[in-house]
Amino acid sequence: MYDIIGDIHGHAAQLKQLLHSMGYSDRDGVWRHPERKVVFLGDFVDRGPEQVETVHIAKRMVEADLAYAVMGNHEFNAVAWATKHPKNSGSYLRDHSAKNREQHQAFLDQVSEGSDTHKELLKWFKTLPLFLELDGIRVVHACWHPEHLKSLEAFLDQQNCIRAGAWLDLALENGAGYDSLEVVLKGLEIDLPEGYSFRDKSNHPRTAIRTAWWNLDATTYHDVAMVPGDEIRKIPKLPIEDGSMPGYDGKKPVFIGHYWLQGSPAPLHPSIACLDYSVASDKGGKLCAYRWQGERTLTPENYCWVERTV
Ligand SMILES: [Mn+2]
Repeated sequence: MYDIIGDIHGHAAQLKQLLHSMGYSDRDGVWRHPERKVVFLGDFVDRGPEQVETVHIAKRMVEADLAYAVMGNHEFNAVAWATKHPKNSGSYLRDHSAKNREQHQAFLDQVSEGSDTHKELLKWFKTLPLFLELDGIRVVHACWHPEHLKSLEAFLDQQNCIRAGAWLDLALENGAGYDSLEVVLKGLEIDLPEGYSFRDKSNHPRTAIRTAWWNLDATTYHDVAMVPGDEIRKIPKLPIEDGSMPGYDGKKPVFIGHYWLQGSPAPLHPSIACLDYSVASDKGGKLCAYRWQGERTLTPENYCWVERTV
């Protein structure tokens, strides 16, 4: 059975505390449990103070066959940042703009850009699958979207890992798999009807909304929109076009991270759980896990977490 752990973002102290609280112990540098395995939901890095240690804990568990892990958008970005464009010399698969550098700086400082540690971590990130179909559960960083998962097949190997030659197609905005990769690792956005817009956290006007794709009863843009605070009043209660939301078949529970949730951990839907409870937030948050016992219907009782206060 699995203990599924949400986005850690470099908070190794909370990870060790959470593993310990679930009955895992550190034996020769590898955390293990007599009966259970961990499933990590990605975003090991970005922001937090112990990113290298966090990756090492997860990597050693995966290598010892004591854990599974999927790729988060920050692992994808870390690889794309360090990968030279094969045709345009001097450019990279992720643009080295000031904004991108600033977002990535904590990681680059901690690994020491270009070092052996940096290379070792990137090498492991490349081995992470984009999604997992395990016995009884599904796992993906942001959005289980069957159509986009299907179109990603062309770029993945048998283990759902990005093929060596496929990074270009996934990382560049005009790449053949870019849109699908974005949905699976960063979530589904949809365009608002003509004439509608809202302002994002940085006060920029936007015409596409992030969606709460797990809200399977939603019928309007207003129902699915994830926008800052009061901006929700600008989102129309007009019906969403048929086929723009993925739905979910509920055949197995699916676990996701990515969404920086707050409040009391609980399933988003009886078969959909997000385990990202904002451990890396400036305001503090939780590192959250779900102790799966084989159930089809997820329950708040099986969540556990450690708090990070600031
Ligand atoms: Mn993420």
